[in-house]
Amino acid sequence: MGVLSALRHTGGLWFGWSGELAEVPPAEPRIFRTGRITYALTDLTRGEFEAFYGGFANRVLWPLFHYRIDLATYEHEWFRVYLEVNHRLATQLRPLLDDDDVVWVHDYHLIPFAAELRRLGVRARMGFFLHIPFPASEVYVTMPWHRQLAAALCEYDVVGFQTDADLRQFTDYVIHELGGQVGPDGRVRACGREFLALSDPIGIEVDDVRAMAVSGEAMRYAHRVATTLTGRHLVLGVDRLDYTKGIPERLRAFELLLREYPDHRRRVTFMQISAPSRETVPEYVELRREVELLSGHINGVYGEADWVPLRHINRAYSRRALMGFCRLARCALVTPLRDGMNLVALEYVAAQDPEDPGVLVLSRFAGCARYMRGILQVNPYDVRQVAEALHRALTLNLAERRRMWEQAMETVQHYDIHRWRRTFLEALAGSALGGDG
Ligand code: ADQ
Repeated sequence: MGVLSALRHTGGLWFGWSGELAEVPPAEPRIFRTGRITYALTDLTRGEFEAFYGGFANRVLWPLFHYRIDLATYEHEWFRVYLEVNHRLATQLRPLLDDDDVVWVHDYHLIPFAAELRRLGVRARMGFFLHIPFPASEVYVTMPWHRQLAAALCEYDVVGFQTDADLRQFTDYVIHELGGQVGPDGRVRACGREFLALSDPIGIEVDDVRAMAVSGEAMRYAHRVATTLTGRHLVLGVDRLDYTKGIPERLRAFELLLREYPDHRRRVTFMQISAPSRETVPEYVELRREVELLSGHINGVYGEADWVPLRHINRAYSRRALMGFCRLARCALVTPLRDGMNLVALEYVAAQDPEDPGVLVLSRFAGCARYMRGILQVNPYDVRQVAEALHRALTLNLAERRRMWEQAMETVQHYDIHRWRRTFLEALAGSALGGDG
């Protein structure tokens, strides 16, 4: 979403996977134009999809970069296909590029993309932005291919991370494992190259989100839910159903609230919207079962004939509908165990009614917690602390809620999507052409 919005602003070529599978790898991408953007989309074969996307991206890099070594499967064949797909994609983009183009590569699926393009003789400036965390060196080095991937990152001219902490973990690895050097200006020398590493937190398009939250569609959805609440407070959780998002821990915190603060019983409804995600990966199937069991348990123990404490909804909604729910909710629980940034937290703040805003309970392990003010920050592993923060959020008076929201909104506006795009592209424009170290 953020990437597309940035490209709408600058115009340019969007190159990537079509989301479709083909019998054999297509010779060329399909090209079409919409507004200022030209799209060049290519299909994956089923084998590529399983090893590159389902395998290496989703079962190696995703768990590892979110500190879940226990869920990472180090399958050599997946890594081979990961490199092969990056090579094939680079070959397809090559004829569409000029040397004075600027290439901005996004996320962990495409780390070796610049290395592949350079091998094909491309001299354009290339930047990479990592949307997920970069783990601590001791975690990262458990991956057998840590050096190859780090060397591939060094092929970019600019490498961007979500937070200073991610940047620090990366430079720590560069210094201690690659024997590289990092200057105070963020210039890194390693693997025979010199490039810039920076932190550049992604944000949202604040005005768009505000407009969405008061759109007809948002208000219709919000109204339909409001009528079922019969005056109760709404607590909201919105995530992809992913083990990084801390959903079971969050449900346990809600259960603890009902147990230890019985005044909230019958006065609050928790709606957890979990969009289905990566449903072929076993850990996601297991997570879904766990969440369903927990919600059944909570409703069974605390529910009454005329009150269901928890609504767990396993589907995606349109962004407008979600923004309507955000505006209606007195509190949002955004409690990931580890998250690159977490845009839902920012969207929740932007969607609020300034006259009667809700309160954000935010995990310290979400990237945006590094700079957000006016929120209740929690450690999501500490279920008691989350329950207490939820209690506090539900009992703050209007003046306190307004004061907190103003601070939160100020930070969301400051770190918006335009700042993210400008910072990165200016760094890339200022970087040396193809800079060899
Ligand atoms: P995600 O892990 O997908 O993104 P997040 O940033 O929270 O996580 O959400 C991205 C978008 O998906 C948001 O606009 C949100 O509204 C939408 N979304 C979430 N749950 C939804 C649901 N149930 N139904 C419909 N839409 C839903 C990755 C990283 C993040 C990082 C982003 C952007 O994991 O840490 O913030 O990229 O860099």
